[in-house]
Order: sequence, then C-alpha cells, then structure tokens
Amino acid sequence: SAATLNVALNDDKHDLKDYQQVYNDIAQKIREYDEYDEAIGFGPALVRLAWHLSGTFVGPKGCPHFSGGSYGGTIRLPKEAKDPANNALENARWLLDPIKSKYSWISYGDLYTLSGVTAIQELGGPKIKWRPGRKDLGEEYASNSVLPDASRDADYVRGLFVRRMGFTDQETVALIGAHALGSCHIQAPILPGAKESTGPGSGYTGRWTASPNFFTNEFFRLLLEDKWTQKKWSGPVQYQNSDDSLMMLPADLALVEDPAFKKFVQEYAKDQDKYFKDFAAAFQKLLELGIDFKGKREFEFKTLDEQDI
Ligand code: HIF
Repeated sequence: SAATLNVALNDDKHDLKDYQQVYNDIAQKIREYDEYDEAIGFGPALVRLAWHLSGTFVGPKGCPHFSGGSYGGTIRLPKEAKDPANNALENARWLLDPIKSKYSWISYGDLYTLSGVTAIQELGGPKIKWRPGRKDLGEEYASNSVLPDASRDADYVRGLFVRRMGFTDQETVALIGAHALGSCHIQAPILPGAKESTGPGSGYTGRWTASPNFFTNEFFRLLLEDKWTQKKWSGPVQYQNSDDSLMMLPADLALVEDPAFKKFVQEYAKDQDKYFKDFAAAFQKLLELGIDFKGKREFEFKTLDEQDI
C-alpha cells in the first residue's frame, strides 16, 4: 500500500558535500545550546519535529486521496503548526530558522527531516540513510488532527502505524524506542535568551530514560524491567516507575500489553545492534512516507566526531 505523492522531486543540484555542511551546522547548533530544556538540548525536539512532519501521512485505505507526509514541509504553516499535537515544536523550528536563511536552496521538508537524522546520529544513534528532493507546498496541503493520541491502547497504535502508515508491527515497536530521547512538557521549554515559555506542551511530564540525550535501547529494558504504576496527579493518565524518576505514556505501555508487540520489545531490550539496524530502516521509511524516491541517491552523513570537529 505504498502510496506516493503525485508530485515531482526537486532537481538536485546539490551533492553530499552540500548536505553534510547543512548537517554540520545543525549539529553545531545542538552542541551550542546544550543547556536547553534542563540540559537535554535540542536533539530530541528535532527528532520529534521530523517525525511530526512525516507522521501526518494518511495512506490510501479508506480515503481516495492520500495526504500528509514530509514532502511539503507543511508543519511550518499555521494550520499544522497550531495543531495541539505540535505544541512546543515552534522551539525546534526556531533553532533551524537561521540555517534555512543560510541555505535558502533547501526546502523545509528536506531541512526538517535532515535535522531529525542529524539529531539521532549526534546523540549516539545509528546512521540513517537520507534522500533530498522535497518541495515546499502551501496551506491546502497542511494537515491537522492526524497525529497520535498518547492516551490510547495497542489497537489504536497498530491502527495508526500499521494500517494507516503501512509499517509492520516490528517497525512500529522499533520506532517507538525513540522515546528513549527527550521528555514530556507541561509548558514548552524556555528558549535561549528568552524569559518565558512559548506556550503549552503536551500536558504530560517527565523523561522516559535517565539519559534523554543519548540514543539507546533503554526504553525497551525499562518497559520490561521497571514497575509501572499510574501517576497520582491532576494531569492526564500517565505511568511512573518504582521511584517516580521516569515516565511512560499509555501508548508506550501498549507495547508490553500486546503479545505481538511485546515479542519485539524483548528482542530489542536484549540486542542493541539489532535495534539500531531496525530503527534506522524504519526511521528512513517514516521520513519518506508518500514520496517516490525510487532510484534516487541515498546520502549517509558523518558525525561531527567522525570529522574531528
Ligand atoms: Fe513521541 N511524544 N509519540 N515519538 N516523541 C512526545 C515526545 C517525543 C507520542 C507522544 C509523545 C513517536 C511516537 C509517539 C519523540 C519521538 C517520537 C510527547 C511529549 C508525547 C505526548 C511532547 C512534549 O510534551 O513536549 C505518541 C502517542 C506516539 C505514538 C505511539 C515516534 C516513535 C517513538 C514516531 C518518535 O520518533 C521525541 C524524541 C520526543 C521528545 C521531544 C522533546 O522535546 O523532548
């Protein structure tokens, strides 16, 4: 069911060297603002930006015209930016604005997806193959109200990732391991140099792992090995571990409540190499939903460390 947008890719006059330069500038920004969000930095926010741009994909099933995906870079436009599911992502876009000005030839879709790849690699994750060619589209292509609801169960998660977006159970579990990164916010974190938050967050609170700026398979180990109970507070239903230092969303716990999902949680908790390999493939697929890249070059970027920067 691989529907693709019926629009052409940009003619590509830029090569690996050009995109590596953009990658390096994004990576330098992540380094520069490492105190942001209680010293987590911007990396997780960039991963979430790339995913929320791409995860609007609605496949052909049940609708004559599939829509969404990263192609049009539409998360920059008010209709999509103001979706409550995208709360706090204005901060991630703030970080990338100067890079967009410097490299005006890059589309928003390419820049935002590349920033997710950059963040995963710079935070110690696997290499993600990436392809350019997205073109900016206008508000008529923007999405709203199609991103996942964190309060739901395994059937809902499978409906969204498997039936709507075309992932397998295994790919779905691999993707959700990215919640090793970052945290949930009642209010968006305060931007560098600012005095006040830009607005509300998701309303959830806390981190999934003790190393939220390092990409690992910790999420899976914690799901299996810690004891998760409902948090007693006036906010939305969420779960806490035995010493209330870490959190899980209902949609995260769905992965151990469903036997078919749980099998992969167990596998990834034991085998970080397998997890990295499967995550890299699933994340590339996520960033390319709805776009026909057949035959196009795949780029793989060096981390700043690998370049001795
Ligand atoms: Fe998240 N996710 N996500 N997510 N997400 C949040 C934060 C991050 C869901 C809900 C939330 C994926 C799937 C799902 C990241 C990456 C990915 C937050 C908190 C919520 C509520 C936002 C805030 O308050 O700031 C749901 C319901 C998902 C489907 C099950 C992806 C697989 C895990 C696709 C994915 O890659 C990242 C990174 C963050 C942290 C952002 C931050 O600012 O720290």
